[in-house]
Amino acid sequence: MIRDPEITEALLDSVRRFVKERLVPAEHIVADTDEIPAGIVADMKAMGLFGLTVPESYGGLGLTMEEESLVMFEMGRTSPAFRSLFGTTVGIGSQGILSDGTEAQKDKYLPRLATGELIASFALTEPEAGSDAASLRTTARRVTDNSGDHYVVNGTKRFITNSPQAGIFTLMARTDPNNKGAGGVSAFIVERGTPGITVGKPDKKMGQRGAHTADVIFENCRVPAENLIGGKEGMGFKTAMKVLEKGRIHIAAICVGVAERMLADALAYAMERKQFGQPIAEFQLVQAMLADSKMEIYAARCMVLDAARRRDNKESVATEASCCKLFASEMCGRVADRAVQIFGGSGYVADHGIERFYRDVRLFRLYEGTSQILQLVIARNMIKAAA
Ligand code: COS
Repeated sequence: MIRDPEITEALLDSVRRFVKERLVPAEHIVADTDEIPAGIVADMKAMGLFGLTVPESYGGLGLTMEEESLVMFEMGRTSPAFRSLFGTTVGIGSQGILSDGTEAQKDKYLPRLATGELIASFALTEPEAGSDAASLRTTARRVTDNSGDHYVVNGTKRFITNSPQAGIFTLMARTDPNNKGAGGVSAFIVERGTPGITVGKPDKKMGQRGAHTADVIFENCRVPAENLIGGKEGMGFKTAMKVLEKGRIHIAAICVGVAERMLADALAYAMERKQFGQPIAEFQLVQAMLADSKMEIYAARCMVLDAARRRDNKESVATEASCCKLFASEMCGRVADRAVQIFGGSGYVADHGIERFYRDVRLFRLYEGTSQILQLVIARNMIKAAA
């Protein structure tokens, strides 16, 4: 749903210019230093990027899913690490508070998330609980003593995006030790400064330099009971699934944007690079790679917009969100591969940046649900609907 086409176009135009003028020229700096320059982070805050999805009543822009997807198409046209910094906050980091938090929790945290003062991380994955998220082992034991009503949290979370920068964590932990499945899990808002939290060394990753992941270790970390999301135990897994459902459309939109960027770079190269006396874009085998990429990007773009509009219309989109992320992330991988192929030997060396995108986009097929988990979700939903 687009609420006001003029306002949306103005926002898209400013994001487009920001990407072209500020982010694209800084891509190599981020790749070399593994950091996003502070000036760019400040500009992102000033543009309201950290508050894209936070309702206007809490100081954000309150974008609909369709509007958010359009912004992500634009943001995708540069290194994914830029998106990761604010995208995790507006996405999986804060959506649990938005969807299931109490009014007091929303009042306390959303305004500070919207300005970028607080970065939010989503802490679900563990060393032994990746795709099988419901088997998580981190515990939260309720304790009431002289210092108040608390949960004592113990456990290790793994690959937590933005944890080195995070101000708060949306943490999933088991509150019912007798229920080893999804129903024993609760979601919490945990402030970074709480004693008992250690963030490990940033992981050395294949790509997406500038976006940091690390282990987060909780040792007898006392979280105030008022930080239980929604004030109700046993709802944490459902909160996580709802958050991921929306996140999967968001990631699919980013995949479309990055694929468009890689294809634009490959096309420009193919039109300029001459072999056998003519631009390689004139050769039909190169044209086939260009055309297949264009077709698949168009399909993914249509899927994202359809799922986003359905979600805005309050339809259930568990299946569509998984279809989008599965198709768009796999498509993005194929486009990356063809783009390197079109660049030939130049695609394998760092100068043109295309090998960096090739490594960066590999993550899309892994996080927020691997392609195989998404296949399972889609098929299970089909069987449930038909039964
Ligand atoms: N919205 C709301 N509730 C949902 C939901 C959704 N999209 N998906 C599942 N649920 C609910 C189910 O309805 C079920 O509740 P009931 O028991 O009341 O019916 C509960 O959550 C458990 O669901 P399910 O039985 O499907 O859980 P499973 O353990 O079988 O596994 C998968 C579910 C595998 C789909 C889930 O663990 C998953 O998505 N794994 C991937 C995790 C992931 O994406 N990790 C990335 C981390 S972030 S980078």
